[in-house]
Amino acid sequence: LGLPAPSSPAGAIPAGAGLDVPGLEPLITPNRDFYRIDTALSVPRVDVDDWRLTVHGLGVTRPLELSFAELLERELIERRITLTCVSNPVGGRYTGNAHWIGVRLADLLAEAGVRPPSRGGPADQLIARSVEGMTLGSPVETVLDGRDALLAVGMNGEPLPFAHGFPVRMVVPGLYGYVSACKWLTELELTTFDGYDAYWVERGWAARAPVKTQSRIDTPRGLAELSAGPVAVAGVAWAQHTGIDRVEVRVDDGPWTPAELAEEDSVDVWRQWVWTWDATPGRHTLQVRATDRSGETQTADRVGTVPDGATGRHAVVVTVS
Ligand SMILES: Nc1nc2c(c(=O)[nH]1)N[C@H]1C(S)=C(S)[C@@H](COP(=O)(O)O)O[C@H]1N2
Ligand SMILES: [Mo]
Repeated sequence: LGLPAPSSPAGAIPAGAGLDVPGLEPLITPNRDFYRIDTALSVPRVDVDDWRLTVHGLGVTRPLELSFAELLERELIERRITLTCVSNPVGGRYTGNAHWIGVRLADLLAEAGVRPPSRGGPADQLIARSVEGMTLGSPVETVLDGRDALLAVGMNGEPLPFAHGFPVRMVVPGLYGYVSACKWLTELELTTFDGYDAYWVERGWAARAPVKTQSRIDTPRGLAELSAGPVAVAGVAWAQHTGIDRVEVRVDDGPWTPAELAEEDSVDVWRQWVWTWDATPGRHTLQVRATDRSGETQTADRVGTVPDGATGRHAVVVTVS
């Protein structure tokens, strides 16, 4: 299966956006390393010839039913977007960054006559339904606010892998996966938050879940044994659709020290950082915190992932000799 070239490519990654530090996760996560989270016991293998996408519901003046070929006739764009799972613990790896090719969700919803609540639309929730019956609900206002919410057909230059939602999935910068990133998508239904609870909402998770600003130390790893002298401490920080403005590192109870930030790719993409530590012998705790472009600094208060994402600061303990 070939994909048409996007009419709006993602453009080159800015020089300096990817740091060359051993142990730091690459800026673009290869498909084979991209985390996978879903409830599917076996990965759906959708036959694209039979696949249809329907758009219907509250405030839809022109319901749509599209084949895969018809979807691809629309304008395709390509963007780098970092996806994060709400069940990512502080310091966890349920987050990844990829090139996505797809149709702008806003374009398709406009075609169906959908208006956001702020312009009088009656639906405030968009339910995405997958071929195996999963439902994920996103705020209509958010997916129509100008961000690059996509119905993605390509991931890192290839058709979507089966495990990541072939043939079509949603990707919305700034929303956790369970409220936006429907894989094996087949239906978009406009409804209300009052009128419908999606799968995870019925199970106690929040109906609205923007991604929380987080940062992670990739290197050194926890319990690493290091030699005294300069050590590159590096990792990533993310605040999708807001942007990262500052990352600071602290050793034990010392002062917070600014890390060097890699160039920003876009506000929808995680940002790498590095700080050179002059390590002294002993057992030490390295801690990180990020400040996003809204001015908010990550709280030290630890909360778990339920119901709307973990907070707290990532720390690693290392031994220096
Ligand atoms: N159909 C379907 N889509 C789904 C899910 C699922 O269980 N079923 N899980 C969601 C969750 S919780 C996340 S975090 C993302 C993960 O996408 P990935 O597996 O491609 O990383 O997919 C979302 N889309
Ligand atoms: Mo998730």
